[in-house]
Amino acid sequence: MTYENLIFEEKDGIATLTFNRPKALNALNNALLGEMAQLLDEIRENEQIRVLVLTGAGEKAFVAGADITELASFTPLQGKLFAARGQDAINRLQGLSIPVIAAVNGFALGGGSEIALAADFIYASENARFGLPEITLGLIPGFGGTQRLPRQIGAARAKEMIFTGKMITAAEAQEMGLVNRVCSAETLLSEAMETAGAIAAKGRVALRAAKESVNNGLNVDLATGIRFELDAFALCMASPDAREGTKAFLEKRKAKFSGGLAD
Ligand code: CO8
Repeated sequence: MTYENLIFEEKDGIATLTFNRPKALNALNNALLGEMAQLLDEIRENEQIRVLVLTGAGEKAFVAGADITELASFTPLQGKLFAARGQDAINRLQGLSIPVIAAVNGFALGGGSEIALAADFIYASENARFGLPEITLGLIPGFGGTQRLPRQIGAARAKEMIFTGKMITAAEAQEMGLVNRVCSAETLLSEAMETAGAIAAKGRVALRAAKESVNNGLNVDLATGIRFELDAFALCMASPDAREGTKAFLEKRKAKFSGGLAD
């Protein structure tokens, strides 16, 4: 499948999805969101892919939000369908069992921040800017921002960002725990790829179990989360990767994980 608004590349188990409408700062229109949902389905079904990296085409933006030209033409019902389409694509992103890194290279506004928030963690270039400016358009975030941002940085900080619509710098985002690492614009992608490579070398079953365990635990009480972790741990113990990982340690060599579900 070829995509008009996205670039998809895959090498050595690491997939890169690049939002590709640089003339509109990679703004999200209906066509792009449809392609995104389709591509994420392909990624989910592709067993070769171990890690996904997200980034934006051009030097200015990751994604500058929903396409305001398109948004301005919508009837209320069309607006609702558009918001549902965006939420669906972003839910699919968050639902991927593989780790996802957002490499935010410039503006990540509105829907752009909301996409980055659905990744497992964010690396940002020094010139990156995050914000939910919907309030300045007479709107509120509609792609999950009112829900994921407070979970990530706390309600008070999220409300300040949502009520003012102001952008924050990469350094401020790091200070708030929104961004894991700030990189120079030149090294952002290579640093994200290096981390992706380190993750891709780990066992697939354990990565999936770790991601599910953290994500499920965030939505339940501690005791329930810990019980989930127990089951996920037991699942890992039953995997060929756990046998290989422990054997390799004892034999003082690097583990070679197959990612297989059975011997
Ligand atoms: N939509 C459409 N076009 C855009 C967008 C956008 N979000 N952002 C930038 N562009 C276009 C500009 O119109 C401009 O096009 P042209 O060259 O044809 O005039 C081009 O990209 C370059 O942009 P600027 O000239 O404005 O570049 P600056 O460096 O001066 O400014 C900014 C960069 C600060 C990023 C500025 O472009 C800006 O403020 N953009 C809008 C950001 C914004 O408000 N985003 C939030 C959108 S709303 C949203 O995301 C809601 C999600 C939930 C929706 C729920 C559905 C109902």
